Amino acid sequence: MNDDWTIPQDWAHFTPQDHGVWDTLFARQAAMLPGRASQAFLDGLDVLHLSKPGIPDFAELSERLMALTGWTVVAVPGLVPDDVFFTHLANRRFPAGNFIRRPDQLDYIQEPDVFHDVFGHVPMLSHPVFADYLQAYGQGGLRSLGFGSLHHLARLYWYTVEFGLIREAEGLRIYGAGIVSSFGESHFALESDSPNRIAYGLERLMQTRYRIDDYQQSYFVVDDYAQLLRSTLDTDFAPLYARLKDLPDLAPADVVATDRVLTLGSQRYALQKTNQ
Ligand code: HBI
Ligand code: FE
Repeated sequence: MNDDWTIPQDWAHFTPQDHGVWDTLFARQAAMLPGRASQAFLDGLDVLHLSKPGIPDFAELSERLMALTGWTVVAVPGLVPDDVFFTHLANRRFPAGNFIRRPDQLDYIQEPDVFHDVFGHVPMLSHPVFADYLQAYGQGGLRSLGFGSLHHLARLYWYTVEFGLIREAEGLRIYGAGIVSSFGESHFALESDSPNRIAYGLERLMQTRYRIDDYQQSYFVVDDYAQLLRSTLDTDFAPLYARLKDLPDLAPADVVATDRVLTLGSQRYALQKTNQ
């Protein structure tokens, strides 16, 4: 392994079963995403030729992505330390897990695999504004470590890059990688009456805890990707982190008076789970 935790992808080590898992997951998501995923995501799948059968070859994928936005995809064994992760993003490299889930784990895995990382995250990196946003996030991540505020900044990643929704001309769409790579949550995030859908606000969202073990109880909705990039570039994070240290956390399902609520959730799904 290299100092930056990257490893060779060694595309040839994937078995026919591995490629079959990719194809199964790809077919299931691709069929559902028109009309649900953001146009930016769908365009990304297309220009990056991600519908080609099998796990993508990172060299070929990186060449296309580099030509579009200057990003590359690098292979890592799994989760990497925070500073390593942020350094990659700050240098426009997306680290992707170099393994794929087993056929009996199609719906849930604990660590991000190549399907989540490449199918979920990489299409959005073909969008120039989103590409700049993720780099800015990486740079902000490195600074957050100096403030001891990683847990606050991580919420920004979670509620945008992983679980973000966007309001497009035709309606609400998903762009978060955790949603677009999940069959169940792609339906839940858009169609269920259970979760809240709340207009994006940087400080509001950084106050809000999140769930890693189940569907989200609130989703945050942007008007466009420029809003994400602008809010990140225009915010002075040092005073923001200082304020957040004194503010109480909000629970995932909380709604506050200053929220612009697009959909007030019933929380039916989460309540049912707690009562089981
Ligand atoms: N490593 N491979 C990988 N993928 C991630 O998404 C990731 C990580 N290490 C740390 C990390 N994420 C967190 O720091 C951020 O999600 C905040
Ligand atoms: Fe992810």
